[in-house]
Amino acid sequence: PKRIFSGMQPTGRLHLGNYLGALKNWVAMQDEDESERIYCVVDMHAVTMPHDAKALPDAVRRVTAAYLAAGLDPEKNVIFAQSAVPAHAELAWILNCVARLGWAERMTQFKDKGGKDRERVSVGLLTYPVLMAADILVYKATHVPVGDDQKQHLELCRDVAARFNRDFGDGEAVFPITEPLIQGPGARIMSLRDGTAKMSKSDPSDNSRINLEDDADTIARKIKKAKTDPEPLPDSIDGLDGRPEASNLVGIFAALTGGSKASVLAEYGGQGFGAFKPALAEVAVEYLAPISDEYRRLIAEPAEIDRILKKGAERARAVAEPVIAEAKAAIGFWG
Ligand code: AQP
Repeated sequence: PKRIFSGMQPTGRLHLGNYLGALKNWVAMQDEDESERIYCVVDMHAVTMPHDAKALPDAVRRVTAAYLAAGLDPEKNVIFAQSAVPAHAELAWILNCVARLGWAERMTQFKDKGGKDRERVSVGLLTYPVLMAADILVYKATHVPVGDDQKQHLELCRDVAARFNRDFGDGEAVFPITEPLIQGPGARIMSLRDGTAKMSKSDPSDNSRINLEDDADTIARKIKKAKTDPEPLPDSIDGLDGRPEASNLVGIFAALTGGSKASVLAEYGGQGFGAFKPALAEVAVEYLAPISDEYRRLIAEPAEIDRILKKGAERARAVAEPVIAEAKAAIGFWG
């Protein structure tokens, strides 16, 4: 059977990259009969970087509200906060002793977020991808829908699972070798201010991203101000080479409308950004306005969100507990 797991960090407001790269695909899969689907808000990952402890519980509620507003149904999917299921931390410790230091040090996210002064970053930032492997493997998840930036972490998860199976599996695979699901033109959405940097929650410029909770005027203004080059759009995708900002806006249009970059260029090739940007703004507003309306309604009802998270944590614990028991026995823990 297929078991799907994924999650997002409560490190800021969710943006169009999080939505098109991951969340939209989660919603698209929720009516599959043959799969079980588990989605987490990863607050244990959020504390690997400096954070505001008082604001974190509300940040978890906001990400949960965004999941629900985007259409994720808490009956069809297990939705919960990572820190409410202790098995994530227990398995992370075991896998920290299976993963090799060199694997963790090679991760580009660690190099980017860790910066130059390694004396000052938390040890947690280094072992972030091992915790992520634990998140996935504690449910024996077979598939993980994520954006392209998470590919390297998924490879580490596969390496950790294979090594655990080899060293402690007693001839049996305890953990699956999980497949990433990285799909379509939304898999890598770039910043509106720099077509070579990914759209990110932690970019200091709010104009670099479209947030799921932005209103129509804000969305239109950000697209109008988005960086572009002076050339009209090309007729075919080859013409987007070396034009990262143009490529990104065409990709966003394609991902929102369910088309491809080629189909967008078939319609808009030859036109300038003066015509394309308003068309993109219209599509983005039409798509995101119902999500942001629903988000605002949900965020006003934190008790309802807490109820969903509590129920989700119970369901998640029921799946994780036999797996952590199996992993502890395999590695030789007493009891
Ligand atoms: N720009 C993006 N394009 C496509 N997918 C993206 N994702 C993130 N950015 C893009 C996908 O969103 C999911 C959740 O990501 P996360 O919360 O774990 O954090 P992240 O990948 O580190 O994303 P951010 O927004 O850049 O957060 P910060 O700034 O806090 O690091 C993942 O599936 C990711 O692939």
